[in-house]
Amino acid sequence: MYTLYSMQRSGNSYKVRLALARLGVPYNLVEVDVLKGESRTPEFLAINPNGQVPLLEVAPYRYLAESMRHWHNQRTLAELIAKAGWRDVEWLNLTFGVVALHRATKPLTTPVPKPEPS
Ligand SMILES: N[C@@H](CCC(=O)N[C@@H](CS)C(=O)NCC(=O)O)C(=O)O
Repeated sequence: MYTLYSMQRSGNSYKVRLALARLGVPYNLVEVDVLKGESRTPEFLAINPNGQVPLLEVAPYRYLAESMRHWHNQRTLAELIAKAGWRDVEWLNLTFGVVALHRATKPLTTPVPKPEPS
């Protein structure tokens, strides 16, 4: 299960909580109070040298540390998804486009076996 390091009052953390909620993705929540310096402890800096929240642990010792700075805009991301072989790419803007969820379908590449005649 994912673990989200987040601060309740952080807008960047809110975007990630909103996206996870809309996707129905369960996660553990770790509250990090950046105003008390909790994102600048040696333990936190070891997992996110930026010393910021949100931080999403997606697998043991694998973290996503940016909620938006390095991401493409919606249209460019949709084009990249389509280039990767997905069809019917569309997106839903949340919070006036600050958060967006993309959805697409991918055809099966291996034929579905026909059922054995009985
Ligand atoms: N580029 C980051 C920015 C994250 C960010 O600015 N987080 C703030 C809280 S909203 C923070 O952790 N500030 C504490 C600090 O910089 O020490 C993102 O988009 O997620």
